Amino acid sequence: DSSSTLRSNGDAIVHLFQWNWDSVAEECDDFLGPNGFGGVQVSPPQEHVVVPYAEGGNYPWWQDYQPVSYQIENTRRGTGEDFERMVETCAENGVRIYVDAVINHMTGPGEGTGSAGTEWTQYEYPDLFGDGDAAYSRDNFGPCYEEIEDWEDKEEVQDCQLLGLSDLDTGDPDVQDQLVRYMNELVDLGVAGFRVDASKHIPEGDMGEIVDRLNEVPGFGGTPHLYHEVYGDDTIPYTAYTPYGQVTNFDYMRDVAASFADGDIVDLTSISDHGDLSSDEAVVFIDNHDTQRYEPTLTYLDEDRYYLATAFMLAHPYGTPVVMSSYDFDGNEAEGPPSLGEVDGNPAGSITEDTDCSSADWVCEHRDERVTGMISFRNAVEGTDLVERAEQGASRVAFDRGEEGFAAFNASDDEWELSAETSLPDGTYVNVAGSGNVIVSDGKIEATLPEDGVIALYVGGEAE
Ligand code: LAG
Ligand code: CA
Repeated sequence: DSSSTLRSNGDAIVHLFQWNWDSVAEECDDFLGPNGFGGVQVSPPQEHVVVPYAEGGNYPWWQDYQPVSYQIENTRRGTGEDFERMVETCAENGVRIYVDAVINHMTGPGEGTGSAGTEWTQYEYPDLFGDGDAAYSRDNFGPCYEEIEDWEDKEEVQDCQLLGLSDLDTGDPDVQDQLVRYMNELVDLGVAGFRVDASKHIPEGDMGEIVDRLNEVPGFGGTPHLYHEVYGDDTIPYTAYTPYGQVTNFDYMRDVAASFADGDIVDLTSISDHGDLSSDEAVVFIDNHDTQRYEPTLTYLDEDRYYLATAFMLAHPYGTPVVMSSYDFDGNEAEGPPSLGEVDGNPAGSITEDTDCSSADWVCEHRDERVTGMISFRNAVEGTDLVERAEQGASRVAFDRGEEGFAAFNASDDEWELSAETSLPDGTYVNVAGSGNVIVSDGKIEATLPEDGVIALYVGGEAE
């Protein structure tokens, strides 16, 4: 039965980076469902290489981005059964699972044993589904077989090797069959969408052929919701991939993160087309697992200012937001997630521990009250327009969302004595992203925002 029987929460997604399947399931039950999160982006579920030690990291997190097969059976995050249970539990809570689909490439050079025990050498992956009847060999790769050098040459960017990773010939019908089988196996389990890794490196035509063959999502219904990882540039713009889903808007990330870092935010309210993408086409974020390591502008390490920027992203109607949820990597880019270490007889090498948001090892940005409060704000004001209501200097701005919500942001190191008109009905509201109540009287708000403070009020969130 493919009729939609499940209701999903709002549109906001949280990337529970490197969380194991059991921990994601528990988070859907305890926290994400009750707080109105709409989706979780999980780390790649397919069999991956096992790298005990590289670039100063123990079992680096990036193992996951080197597939050895499409078995979901054994990653460092759990078994196939754990994965299935997670998808079900999250769906029951209205939370969609988004799989990070690594479909442009397989491993780098060398040889080894994958996390589910598959022996591989570069270009030879013998047992893609653990049933012995599908394999990749050298002919399924290329046609370039060399690392990308000229990033202004579109053909090279799409046919040569990203970071030396064996580049699949995604135009090959056999390769397309395997990728579609992998993705449909996930969809049939209830996975509702994909963050497609390295989309820009897959020729658009090939992407279209793959995406066209995806099944309907059981439960939630409809075709899977896709967002493509594209670093748009002049050679390959974001819009090359918008026919096949949404795209990750790195221009938004750069502009908004930098504007908040500089305390220069008043022009951000009018965002409507960062990177030439409409709101419906864009997935937006303040940081992601790559940028927080390789080009950090604002991350959890920036504390209040980071959460202020995240609150703004959630309050503003542009794009589909993804909130990052990290573990502490202590400046070591390659460091893997907190782990139980090696488990005898388990080829995955290192098993990820259950997440504990109260330990300093896991940051859990999504549990910050400003983030959680803004998720409920966002869901309450869905579909309303933004009308700016106040501005002061470069760093302070406030707006209404229709007659349903009001939000104010102070990206400065001093208090802000805010005075603004609002369409919010008169009453006393809880500030869901700060502390205390705020009164609306005669269509006006007078309030004090602390440094880096937020006010967010909405109809339905009145004080008792
Ligand atoms: C992505 N999006 O397009 C991911 O967001 C990004 O995290 C992935 O890189 C990349 N594309 C490939 O899927 C990550 C690490 C890389 C790592 C790669 C493969 O950021 O550092 O490369 O995953 O595991 C590693 C080494 C490289 C080496 C390569 C091949 O760090 O030095 O060349 O493996 O052996
Ligand atoms: Ca490619």
